[in-house]
Amino acid sequence: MGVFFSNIFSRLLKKKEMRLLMLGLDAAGKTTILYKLKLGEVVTTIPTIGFNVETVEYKNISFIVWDVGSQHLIRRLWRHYYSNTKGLIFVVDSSDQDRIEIAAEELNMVLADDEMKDVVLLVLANKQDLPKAMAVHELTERMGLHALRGRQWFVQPTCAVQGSGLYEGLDWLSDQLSKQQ
Ligand code: G3D
Ligand code: MG
Repeated sequence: MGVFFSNIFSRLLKKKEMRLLMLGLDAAGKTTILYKLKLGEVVTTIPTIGFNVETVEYKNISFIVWDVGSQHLIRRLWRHYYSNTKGLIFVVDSSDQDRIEIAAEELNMVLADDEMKDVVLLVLANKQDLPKAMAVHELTERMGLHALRGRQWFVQPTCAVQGSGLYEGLDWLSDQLSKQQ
């Protein structure tokens, strides 16, 4: 798996430092994805109480991961990580019908930040293996993604535990980013 992802990211390695955020509600599958990518050591830091951040450095690319939702008091601290972000990977548990609108709200809140204005958005519709998983079209609709304006976005169905769809999703992201200056 690691070798495939190295190939994808090789296009981005000519660039300067590149920051990718991976966000989503808790239990969406972010940590699973991070380990599945096998890009390097996952470092967990708690810069301030209750704000748990995982990072992986892969050459000039940093992946920065945290849970959104239920952290309203420390939301302003997130901005510290927004600067220089080129891509946002938003992971959704496609089987979590109850929290899909909450996930959408959180996503919109992050995207509303000025620093995130030009960020490319990859939504991973994760847990597609589960029987109640929403298909891409339903998830797209319920998250209101068609209302996004002036932003490149794409929804990729994935199953993080099997690793399926991750390559395709990151390939799209890498392709978009390599077209940018
Ligand atoms: P998070 O980091 O976004 O909070 P995790 O989420 O990566 O910790 O995943 C939460 C739980 O969902 C884990 O189960 C994990 O194995 C499971 N999971 C992640 N991706 C998938 C998937 O594609 N399909 C299924 N069926 N499960 C998935 P546990 O049991 O360890 O809590
Ligand atoms: Mg996690």
